[in-house]
Amino acid sequence: MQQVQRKLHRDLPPTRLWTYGGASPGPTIETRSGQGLLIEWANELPPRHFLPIDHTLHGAEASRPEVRGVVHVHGAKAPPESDGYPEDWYVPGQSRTYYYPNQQEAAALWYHDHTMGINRLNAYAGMFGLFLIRDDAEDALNLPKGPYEIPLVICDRLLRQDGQLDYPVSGDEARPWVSEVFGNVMVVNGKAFPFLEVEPRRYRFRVLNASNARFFHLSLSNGQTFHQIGTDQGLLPAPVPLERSSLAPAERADLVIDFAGHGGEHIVMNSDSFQVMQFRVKQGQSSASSALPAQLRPVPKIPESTAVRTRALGLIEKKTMTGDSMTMLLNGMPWHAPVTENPVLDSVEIWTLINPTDDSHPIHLHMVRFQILDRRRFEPYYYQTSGELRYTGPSTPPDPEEAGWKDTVRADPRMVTRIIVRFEGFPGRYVWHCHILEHEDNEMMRPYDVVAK
Ligand SMILES: [Cu+2]
Repeated sequence: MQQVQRKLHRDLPPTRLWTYGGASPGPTIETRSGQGLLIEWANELPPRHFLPIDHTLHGAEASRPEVRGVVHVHGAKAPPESDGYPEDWYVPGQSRTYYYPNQQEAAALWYHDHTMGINRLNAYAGMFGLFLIRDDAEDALNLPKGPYEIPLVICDRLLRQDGQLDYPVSGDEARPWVSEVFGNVMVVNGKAFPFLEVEPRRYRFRVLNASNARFFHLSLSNGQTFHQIGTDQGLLPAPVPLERSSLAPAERADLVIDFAGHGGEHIVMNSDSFQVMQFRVKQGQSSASSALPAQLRPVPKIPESTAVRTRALGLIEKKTMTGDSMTMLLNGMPWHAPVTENPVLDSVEIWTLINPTDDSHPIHLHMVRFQILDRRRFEPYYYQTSGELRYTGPSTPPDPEEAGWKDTVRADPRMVTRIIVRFEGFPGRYVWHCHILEHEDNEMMRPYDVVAK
């Protein structure tokens, strides 16, 4: 973990960033399924933070050191002592060595800071990177690789005129926390609105939404269709043709875009009204002959009948007298309340995420992968006053591009979202949380225990 000065754009002065290994995103770590990895994560940050700490947040009290770090590999089936528990932070001059067994299928994971109470600031400062696991089954599909497989780590940032990161604050000096941060500059692989020269052929893009709060809806300016072949925890059963790919914070999309027949074109990747990046397609004929496979890998559905327990978990937003959001809670409880979610190792549970708020909350469970069962509209007011669920519509299955192995799920506003999880891996204490980082830092995170059989 190091502070550096890096240019986000040719025409901007260098920007102060906090990084892993001197770059944001940090180095892409590549490993293979079943190949264990030891990483020493050394905190070499400066002694002062440069973004606005809110000392009223739990875990960020003024009595604690200002600069702290701890690394979590998002989507890793890692033992609890290597998972980057939010309270396992350490200060500059210290390091921790974590073990990643990688006993899991090929997927695009990512690593980022997870420090209690200041996670949103450390991540915003630039502390994240990709972690790719590969396996033989994926290799056999002959997907675009080498120079034709490109990571796209996308986030939004607010930049000042002097090129420095701006992190907004509330009007209250003693309580600077804001409920969400949205930037006006799209940054891809550490560059603001970059271009990429591509050949007129098929490319594989490993896309990560590394934003604090922004949801992306990626499309191409020429309206062309592309394919999503994978989601958070690896390949989908079959490629899904799309004109728009949606990504909540922390979600990943494995996209294949075919530029054949577009030689000489400049194609912009957009997200809503923002330009994200540009592809400059070289003239000529496609050099690639291999087709996209019709089948990728089986994703056997976990039968609902195997669930030993169903948990109803409300996502609750507490508001101030003036209607501003004050704090967010999972299952109505703050971080420090006793553990309430305690699944038994290898058992299957259904978690029913009840979201009466007006926000979509991307919910992430550490250590496990899961499947989305369905989403269903309900009456938020009736739920908040009676605690009872009254549905107002039919249940709808996940979108085809979500119907694979997930580790982060959109709990959409005024909807009940059900996921089914097998708690495979290790017994011990983990966390589950909202991946809007401003929410996570303000109580929208809970510990959970995987209990040994
Ligand atoms: Cu949230």
